[in-house]
Amino acid sequence: MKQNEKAVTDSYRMAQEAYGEWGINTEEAMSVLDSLPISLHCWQGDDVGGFEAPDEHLTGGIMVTGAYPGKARNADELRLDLDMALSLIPGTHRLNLHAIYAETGGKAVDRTDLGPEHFTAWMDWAHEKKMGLDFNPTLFSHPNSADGFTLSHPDKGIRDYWIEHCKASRRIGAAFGKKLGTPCVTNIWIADGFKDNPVDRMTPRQLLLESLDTILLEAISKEHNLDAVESKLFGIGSEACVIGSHEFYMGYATTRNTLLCLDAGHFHPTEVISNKISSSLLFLEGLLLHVSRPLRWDSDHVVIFDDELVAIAHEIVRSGQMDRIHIGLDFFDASINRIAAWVIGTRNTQKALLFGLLENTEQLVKAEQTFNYTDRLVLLEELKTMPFGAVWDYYCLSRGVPVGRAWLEAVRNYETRTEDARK
Ligand code: RNT
Ligand code: ZN
Repeated sequence: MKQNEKAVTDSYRMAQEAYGEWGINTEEAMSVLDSLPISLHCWQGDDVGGFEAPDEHLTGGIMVTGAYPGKARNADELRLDLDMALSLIPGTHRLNLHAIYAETGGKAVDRTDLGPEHFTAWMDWAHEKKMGLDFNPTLFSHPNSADGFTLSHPDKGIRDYWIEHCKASRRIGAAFGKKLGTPCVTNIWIADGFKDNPVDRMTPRQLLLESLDTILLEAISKEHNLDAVESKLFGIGSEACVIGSHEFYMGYATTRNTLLCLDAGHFHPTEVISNKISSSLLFLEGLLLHVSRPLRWDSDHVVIFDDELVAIAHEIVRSGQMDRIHIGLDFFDASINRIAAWVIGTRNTQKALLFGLLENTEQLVKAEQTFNYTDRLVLLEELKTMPFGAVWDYYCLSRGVPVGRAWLEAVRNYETRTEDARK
């Protein structure tokens, strides 16, 4: 055993004992963590560009800032970058694709005409790694979204275009699910909204409702595809009103039995999704989470190990409904190494889940239910300085990925290796 490995293992044994005294089983926590896949969003790898021909610039009220070199220029490069990131992340995960990441061999294919055949290489890649795939129709960065409206556009022709694209997307999702043996979550997010105060909020929402109902008409087995809808409070250029608001989709998902996507960056600045998980699960079949980090105007900063991330993880774990919560990431930062961004965000999400799993929930709940808030507070605070890092390090070691900051070196070496080719 290498010196470093011995130190990590020794620390872990001590941590295991310390947690054991609390009645917390570290081995069990790690094995539960193994069963929680995180869906990595492909779009962090190329600044939400995609590989569509002709190339469209990013619209939809989202923005990627920064000019860090080395961005993936095609799907092969993106897959190599993902391979690199995945080699530094413990466990088996999923990949979340957007429609603009189709591979059409340089041919222009209308988004309405996309099919599973344009994602063959992605499916083969995922299959080989025993990973599941998730999907998103792309309703931005396109001439038909230039008015800032898609599924709620006043023009039926434009709405129909996007309806067809969403229908095609569900079929692609079903093909993913069938091929990979795990249902694909196909998530619809649209940017539709008004920069300034609208007069008529009802009509576009009514149209969105009708469009979505038309999209969902085709029966697709939930064994292969699960539909999700994602709300947002505001975007750049839709500050006054977003058609697909939280109330809209909460109602939609509840009545249509779809998943609801809660994006951590899509609410009022002091509003948090951690407090929405339990209530939503009482009414919905399940949730899709877009784990992200809002910062002032931006909803998509790289996920760090902060209080809200831990709160989200606690809610996932304590809800006892982990099988109904699909965890995905959603952030984009072009000011730092893009692979490092994936690794930071994914490892932090896992770290937070592990932190959540390393508690004696029963004991805490007992204190709470007997109104013993003193004990509850003491226990929660003491848990924070338990040797959690030692368990996380051992988790990484035992799952064959670098411990601690050692992974950065791998990213740097990769950066140097690909530097010349990507100039
Ligand atoms: C945008 C939404 C959405 C996108 C992706 C690219 O605010 O969060 O999920 O980030 O579709
Ligand atoms: Zn999102």
